[in-house]
Amino acid sequence: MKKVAIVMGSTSDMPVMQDAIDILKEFGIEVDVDIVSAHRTPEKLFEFGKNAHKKGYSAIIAGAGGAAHLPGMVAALTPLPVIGVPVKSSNSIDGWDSVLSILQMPGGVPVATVALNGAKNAGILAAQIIGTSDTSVLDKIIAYKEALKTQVIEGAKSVNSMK
Ligand code: RP5
Repeated sequence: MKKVAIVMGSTSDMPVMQDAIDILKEFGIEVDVDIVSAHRTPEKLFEFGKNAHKKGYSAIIAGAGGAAHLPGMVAALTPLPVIGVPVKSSNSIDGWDSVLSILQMPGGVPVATVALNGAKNAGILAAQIIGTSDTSVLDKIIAYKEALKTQVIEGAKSVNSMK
């Protein structure tokens, strides 16, 4: 079974990152979760980044706020795809600092950056990566998207019935 690593810079990121854990569980995908701080535990970051590809992960989701160096540094160290989640944290000015720190990577070292606090989409993207080679996960993603469509159609019906 393929799995996803979810790392974040602080326990304070957990309320945001929980959305990635929840959606991956909904798709039946195993996750390993850890706190890895680029600034406070740089040795742990290096150890994680250098060895993640030996542990059966298909993707890494990395979330951080403020001067958010974790996703980019993990991407520098691993051959695996890295999905970055900018977190609006206590040390963020307005969230743009986290977004730009994760988004503006140099050529050769991509981080697939989702929206501010967009951990749910990070989880879905990781599932979609797994779905390219796992038909049971692919089928769950197809069903998930169908359910989204149904919700919108039903919502439109109820809005129309209210007028
Ligand atoms: C970042 O600093 C973490 O990812 C977190 O978003 C932010 C604040 O961390 P704490 O001071 O709450 O531990 O490195």
